[in-house]
Amino acid sequence: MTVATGYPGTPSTEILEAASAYGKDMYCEWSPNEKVALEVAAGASLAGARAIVTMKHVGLNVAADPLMTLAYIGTVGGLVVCVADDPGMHSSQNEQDSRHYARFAKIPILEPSDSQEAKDFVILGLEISEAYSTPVLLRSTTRVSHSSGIVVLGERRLPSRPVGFEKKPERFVPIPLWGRKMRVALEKRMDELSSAVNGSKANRIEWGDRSLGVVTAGIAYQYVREVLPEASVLKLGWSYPFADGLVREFAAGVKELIVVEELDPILEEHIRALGISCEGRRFVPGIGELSPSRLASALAGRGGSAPSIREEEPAETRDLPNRPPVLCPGCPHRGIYHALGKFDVVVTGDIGCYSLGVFPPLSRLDTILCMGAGISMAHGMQKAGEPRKVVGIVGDSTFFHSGITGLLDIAYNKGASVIIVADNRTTAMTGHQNHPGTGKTILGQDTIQAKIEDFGKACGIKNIAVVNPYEPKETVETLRTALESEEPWLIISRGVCPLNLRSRLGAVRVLKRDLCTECKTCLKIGCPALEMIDGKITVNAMFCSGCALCEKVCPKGAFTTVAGECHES
Ligand SMILES: Cc1ncc(C[n+]2csc(CCOP(=O)(O)OP(=O)(O)O)c2C)c(N)n1
Repeated sequence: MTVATGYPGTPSTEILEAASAYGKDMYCEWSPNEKVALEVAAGASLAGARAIVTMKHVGLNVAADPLMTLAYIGTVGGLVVCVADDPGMHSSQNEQDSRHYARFAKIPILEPSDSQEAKDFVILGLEISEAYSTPVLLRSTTRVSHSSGIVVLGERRLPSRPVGFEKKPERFVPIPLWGRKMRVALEKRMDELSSAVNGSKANRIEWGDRSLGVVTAGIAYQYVREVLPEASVLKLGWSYPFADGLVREFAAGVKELIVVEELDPILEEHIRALGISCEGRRFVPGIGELSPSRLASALAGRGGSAPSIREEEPAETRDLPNRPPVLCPGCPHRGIYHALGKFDVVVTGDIGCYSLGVFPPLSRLDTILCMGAGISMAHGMQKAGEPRKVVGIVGDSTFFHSGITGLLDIAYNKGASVIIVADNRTTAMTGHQNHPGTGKTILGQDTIQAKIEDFGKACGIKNIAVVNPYEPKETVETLRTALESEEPWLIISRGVCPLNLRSRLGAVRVLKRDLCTECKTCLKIGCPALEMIDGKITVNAMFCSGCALCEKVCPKGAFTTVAGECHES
């Protein structure tokens, strides 16, 4: 049996979704968060099974606690942690470089440069993991994760090791007595891995023009090959522990050495520490995603002589209009933000589709930190003496990920904030994955439906209300009661994500031109189906999901569904 676990997060989500196609002979699960996902995989590994676990870069922060000590304990069945970084922050709240975790935890890291390597390195990672009894990081980045290429599949080899946990406390229990021994063994293992990395098939020197040598890894390799087709290249697929022998051999064979890596100058600093002179960060940007054109400009600006640089700015990325993200038509989050807009409160938000409540015209979200922080930060602000009432808002998947402990803190430490769970019955932002509240597993099997209300009650919250966010009056009144209370409240704003429902919520709305006074109250809900055309409010029937929120907020009763009315789209 092999185990695959994870928690969704762009650009890692598709890995587990694709793995679940093999769900018949491989156990797959969306775990409630990344820490749990890694712990489940660790349990599987110690029982002798092979395991992979997937997450985005910030997810690795959540899983960092088990990762650090799993490096001490080591693995039995191969264990590969697939982590996907997001240089350029296409869909993330920060741009951290996960390669630091390999060094931090003292474990190997593999960096595929294309789809074929992404597959091959899983196998290599499992082999390294089993040979050296270590978890292995497999780091992808957005450009590798979100590209496709021809992949040659090998023959499927099932693990021969029987599953069965072998009791060995001195091996698996890092109490100080045994943990100190593991600490020493960890360094010994690093020495062995350092020797192995130089001869690994994942690392190779491509000799070309020896006037310039480039050390590179991951997707940056592709940019180097495109921009400097003639240069000599040391391509590192297994980039930590550092391949010192290979680096020395390569450096000795070229006149000038540069390092091209995305984000932090990790390789560059290490190569310098070896006493080898090289350059990189002086001209290769360390912020944002690299691209062939960015690299070409960087190289052009570095001075010195490079073998011919090819520079082409792809036309399709030039002159694109900015399109700020908006809540979809019919999104239930719109209703709760509309209601929140009636009150002078501070709103500590969180990460999910409901983060979009920060944009005008809703403008009803004031902070974002990390998953779960929407709840705990509300408590902190309130305890610090913030004079306004503080409202924390999180999504349902976020609540199960890391919101429950924050809620427990509020109840335990006598908080007074109002917590809203925007429950759209799915993990919408990352593409509608199931979670413990949806009643389905990753394979679509029926399972328990964890109830947010029950968690609130179990945490000790006495005031719990469920509102329908498409009913503005009811929602505003419940919020008012909660905000006037001196006790903590949990409000569950429940409305199914219409995109996940894959159908309209009701009949398309039309505008009675004679009743509309163009007061623009309806525009304040920020629905993309409401447009201003030639100074007149118009319903775009293609977009309208029939949620009727516009009809309910219109003071003139100008929206209707009467057949025959023109919807002017
Ligand atoms: C630690 C961490 N893991 C994963 C993610 C990726 N991610 C962003 S929002 C989100 C969950 C969104 O689901 P939910 O809270 O239900 O809100 P919705 O998008 O459905 O409104 C996830 C998994 C992240 N940002 N941080």
